[in-house]
Order: sequence, then structure tokens, then C-alpha cells
Amino acid sequence: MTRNAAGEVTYRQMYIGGKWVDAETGETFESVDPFTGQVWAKAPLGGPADVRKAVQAATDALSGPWGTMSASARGNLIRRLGQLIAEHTDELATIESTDNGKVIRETRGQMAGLPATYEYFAGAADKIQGSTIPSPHTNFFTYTRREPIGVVAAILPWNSPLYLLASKLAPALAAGCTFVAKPAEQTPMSTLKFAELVAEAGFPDGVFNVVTGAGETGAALSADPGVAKVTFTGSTATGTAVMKAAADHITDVTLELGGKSPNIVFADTDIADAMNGVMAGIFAATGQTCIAGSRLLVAREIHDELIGRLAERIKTIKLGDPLDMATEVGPIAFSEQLDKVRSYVDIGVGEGATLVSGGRKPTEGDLRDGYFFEPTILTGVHNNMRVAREEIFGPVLSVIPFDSEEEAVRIANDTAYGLAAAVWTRDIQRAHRVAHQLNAGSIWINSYRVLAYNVPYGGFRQSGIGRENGLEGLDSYLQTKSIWVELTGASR
Ligand code: TXE
Repeated sequence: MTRNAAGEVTYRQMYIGGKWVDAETGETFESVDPFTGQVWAKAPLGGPADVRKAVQAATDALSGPWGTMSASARGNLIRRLGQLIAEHTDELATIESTDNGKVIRETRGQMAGLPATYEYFAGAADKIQGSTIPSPHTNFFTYTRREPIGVVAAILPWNSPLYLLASKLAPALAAGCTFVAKPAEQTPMSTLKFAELVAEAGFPDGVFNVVTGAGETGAALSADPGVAKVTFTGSTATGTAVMKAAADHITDVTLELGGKSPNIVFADTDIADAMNGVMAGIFAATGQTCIAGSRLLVAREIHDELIGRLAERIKTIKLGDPLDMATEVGPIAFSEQLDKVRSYVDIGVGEGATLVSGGRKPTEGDLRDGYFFEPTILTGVHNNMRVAREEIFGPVLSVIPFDSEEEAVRIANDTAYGLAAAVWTRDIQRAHRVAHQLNAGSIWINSYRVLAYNVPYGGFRQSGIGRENGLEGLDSYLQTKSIWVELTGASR
């Protein structure tokens, strides 16, 4: 599959209750290819009526064949879905790279990894079990059942649509929930294509639904009383709005929000390894990942050497067409985000930081039309500056020197966020000591950006609530029912 011919626009319908539908209003919205700056696709603009219809379909599906299906049969369907994804990885990767500009070498890798997520949770479906509890009331037999929480609404961002969907959908299906997905308005197309695979896998109607649209659509979904749980990935500001809306109906929430993650490099590290980790930490996905290592905390004695080597390496990074396997860094996903990234560089320089590399939108050759921004390094950053405190969500590295381990930990933890962090050192005691002191949900030692479907993932503080992945991720789609059976007839 290749990019659409000039002027050609792809349209896909929403998937609600097992049917392909337009929005009730007939309205649509456009998705722009960030490499060409041109509209390449359209999707229905789902409104409150479509949201209600999808939540109703998901509610009805809970009491249909899905509700009485054995856990093993549910697992088989999830496994089949994983197999279908494996057969379509190139197509899904191309759609996603066209929608959000992420380089195809990254999206292919992400898609190739998805079947394992579905396989893991497929296997977990029939291992969900309650317990028997020796109650102090000895005339009672007491046991628990682990039941699906109900209708799950997933509100998704634009940076990794199907990857983030998988970490929500696979456990929700394993738990026996039904699901309404609302992809981001910038990236509706891969989730709509994915719905075809769900249909082909043979899930009963209404188990999986997609409503496309913008923030208002997500707001309607998080406020719908039929939704038992909202799982959201996106900005902390929108996460706050989602949580407030959910509070009206005591709807459960899992929130995976922003970050300002520190990559801490001690002087005793292998500097070449650390350099690779720093590069991948901030420039992969053009810096548009919640776990981006956007604050580089570096020991003062190696500061100049590390920055010098990073600045040299940056010159060799190949920006270009995200659909080209040779491209290392693609465009920013959409023009408002490019404006945001650019404005932060100005803010940083205005605050007294030094622009060492990058900092501009390239205009040469085939980069002319796309929303590109050069990989950027700001040095002389103080942790009080906005470029050290606010999530930029772009290829901008803020470099902060430190003089002691204690100071490094203090600066690292001096943030409203707490999603991830990395420690680079050869000293095994220091590595663990520092990891234990860092307030973040994922810590890497001598590495960056490694995640897996079976390892819990989530944020401390304003980076979120709840954990995804692993059995802890599955738990968040279950609720416990305790059953008391009187054995003697004593209460008659
Ligand atoms: O995010 P939003 P945006 C951060 C990043 C980025 C900033 C803004 O810093 O620059 O957020 O991006 C839906 N009720 N991250 O505006 O608003 C929206 O339609 C319910 C970090 O794209 O959080 C989309 O589907 N839903 C992040 C989803 O929320 C609402 C990934 C995410 O959009 C809504 C993305 C509302 N009131 C951005 N308003 C990460 N943690 O990885 C919008 N939405």
C-alpha cells in the first residue's frame, strides 16, 4: 500500500453494533497527511446521537451471546484477531504513518508487536478466577467472582493509535467487557480499518464499536451513564476533564497522561550507550511520545562531551517521507502541534536557554510541505524554566547539568509528572538506589523506552491513574463480587 494519489481521499464509515454507518448528521471531518500537508482521508463526525447508539449497542452486547460465551471461546476470538492483525501489519502501518507521520520503520515494528499483546490477553481470558475465603462466620461458604466491569469507552490520542488501543482493548475483551473506541480526530483511519478485522474475526455485534470525531465526541462518551469505565490516553488537561465528566456517574477511569521524563546520565556511564538512549528517548516518534526522555540530566563533568557528541550525531539524522524505510525522523503529526513545538523553543531561548542544534522548520526539498521540525537541543536549562516543566511533545531536548547524585534525584523528582525515567551508570548500587528514589511508573537502567504487554505501565502523580499491561492491566476491567452461602440453615 502506498500514499494516496494527489487529490484522492479515502473515506471509511464508523462501526456501531456490527454495522458500517455514517454519522447521524451526515457530517464528516478531514485527516491531513503531515508529510504532504494535504487532506488524504475523511471520517464521519460522530456526535452525541452516535455515541449513545454505540454505548447502547455495547450494552446490549453484554447480555447477548458475548455475555454467555465461555472464557476460552472469548480467548479464541481474541487470538483470531491477533492473527488477522499479523496478516495486515503492512497495511495498518502504512495507514497510521500516513495519518500521523510516524516513520514506517517504527509503525511496522509496533504493528508487528500487536499480535503478541492479543495473544497474551487471549491466554489470560480463561485464567480469570475468584477465590474462596475462610470467613470468620464459619457457617458460611464465601467465594468471589471476577466479573467484567461492563461497557468500556476508550478515548485515544494520535501518536500511536493501534498500539494504545491494544493495551486497552485486549484486556477489556479478555475480561468479557464490551468496547467503544474513539480515536483522535487527527488519526481516525487505522482504527476504522482495524474494525474490519474485528468483524472478520467473528466477534458478536456490538462487542467492539468505533465512533470517530473530535473532543466533543470524547466528552459525550465520558459523560454517558451507560459507560462503566473510561480508559483515556492523552494530555493531563483533557484527562482532568474526562475524570470530572466520569465523576457524575461514578464511572471508573484509567488515565495515561503526559510526562516530562528525566534521562539521568552519570559520569561513570558508557557514554556511547547513553548517547543512543538519549537520542531514542527524545527523537523517536519525533518526540511525540508520553514517555519521551525530554529532560536530560547530565553530570557536569561529562556535559560538554555528551552534548558535543549528540550535536554531531543529530547532523546525520535523516528527516524525510515517513513511508520511506530509510527515514529516521518524520514530521510532527499536525500543524497546531508543530506551532506548539516551535513556540516552546522560542520560550526556552527567551528564558535563557542556549539553542545548540536544530530549532527550525526545514524548508528544503521534499521537507517543504510537511510539518517537519529539526531535532533540537537546548542547554543551560534550569528546572524552573517552562521547557523543563511543561510537556512539549516534540523533538526538543532540555539539558540540565547536575553536580551530585542527590541533586540529580531532586531535580528528577521536581516535576508535576511521574511517567518514566532512566538512569545511566555502571555502578549497580547507585543504579538501584536512584531507581528506588525516583517518583515514576517506569524506570530504565542503562536503557530507554522498553515496554511490553506483560509489564505494568502507568504514571505517578499527574501522569495518570491506574496501570495498563500485565495482569494488573487486566484487573482494571474486572470487578469483584463476593458471594455468601449459609450452610447450616441457622438463619431460618
Ligand atoms: O490531546 P488531547 P491533544 C499531550 C501533548 C500534546 C497535547 C495536546 O503534550 O501536545 O497533549 O494534544 C479527546 N473529553 N498529549 O490536544 O486533547 C481527543 O479527541 C473527552 C500527550 O491531541 O488529550 C483525543 O481523542 N475527550 C499524550 C484525545 O482526547 C476529549 C498523547 C486526546 O486528545 C476531550 C496526546 C474532552 N473534553 C497528547 N477533548 C500521551 N500521553 O501520550 C479532547 N478529547
